[in-house]
Amino acid sequence: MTDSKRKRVLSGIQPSGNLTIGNYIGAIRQWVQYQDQFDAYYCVVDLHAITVDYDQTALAAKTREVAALYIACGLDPHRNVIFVQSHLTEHAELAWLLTCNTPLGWLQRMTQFKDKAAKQEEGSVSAGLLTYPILMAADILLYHAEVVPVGEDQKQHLEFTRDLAQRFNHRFGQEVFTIPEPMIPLAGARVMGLDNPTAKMSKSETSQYHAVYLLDEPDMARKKIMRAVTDSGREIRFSDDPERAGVNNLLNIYQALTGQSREAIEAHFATARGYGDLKKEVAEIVIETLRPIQERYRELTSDMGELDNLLRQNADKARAVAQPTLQAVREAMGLLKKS
Ligand code: AQP
Repeated sequence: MTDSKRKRVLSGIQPSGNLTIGNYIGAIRQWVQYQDQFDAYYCVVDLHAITVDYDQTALAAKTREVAALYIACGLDPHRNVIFVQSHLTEHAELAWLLTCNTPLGWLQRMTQFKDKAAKQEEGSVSAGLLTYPILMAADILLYHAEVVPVGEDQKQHLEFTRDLAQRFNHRFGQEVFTIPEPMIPLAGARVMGLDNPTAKMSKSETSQYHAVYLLDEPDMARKKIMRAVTDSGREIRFSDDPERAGVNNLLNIYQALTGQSREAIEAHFATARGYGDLKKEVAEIVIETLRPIQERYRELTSDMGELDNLLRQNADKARAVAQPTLQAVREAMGLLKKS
């Protein structure tokens, strides 16, 4: 379906908080590596961010911030299509058309819905949280994405997208949608909370020492890492032992950012005096990684007009693909053609 020989990839991040080094290591850094390999579409999924309680006075600024961070982290807006989901009405329209083709039971068994609904105040769970996977399916299917990078937590949603696309194609007797394949991220790409290394580092978790944000000042990043929860041991080795999850998490961050092998890292820390030495080095590599990203971010956001222009041009590129897909869906479903 795509017009280039490179496979098409699509992914996105919700502007639901400050981007963390988890978002960088697990997603954006990998997208940067794909940019020569794939025909890539990356959106800021603001329509997903409003499925839970959120601050409407901060949403627009956060949306811009995430888009600017994509670029500051190294995604070239001329080689990747970087856009804001809500700037294309096609996403919401396709989501509705797909909603009418989704069995309710498919939605009710999604584990993310159950987890997130449990965290919302009683009575405030939106229908949007239930239909979230349909919007995600629309994001993917609009662009005929062939590959979608997914972490463990999103695997079920991608399966849902595949099932929905197959059901639609079958029901309407046409290959309207391309069936996407999952792309499993690099090993060790899951970053855990610094204050609780058994839970995923998350941008919507608000406790102060949980995550290093991409825009944290060096002193703040250092402070958070120096306070990271570890255990009472001294040995600095990779381990699957849940008791040692804190040290393992720091080592994984170190490995992701230095690109060194586990053996080389363990040898390097063999003579360390304790976890303090590991934390200092992790803090330094994190700060050095963030420094150029923050500089580029400041440059980009010094001219918001230029950033908004880039987003507008990229949204036009996205629309050129999304519109014909939506048209094909409308026709397949028998809706009257717009005059
Ligand atoms: N801790 C993490 N380690 C590795 N990868 C991560 N990602 C998120 N946290 C980690 C990846 O970043 C992208 C963000 O996806 P999202 O914004 O849709 O939300 P998410 O996965 O639920 O991420 P957060 O930060 O935990 O957001 P909130 O708190 O809003 O739910 C995905 O590619 C994800 O794998």
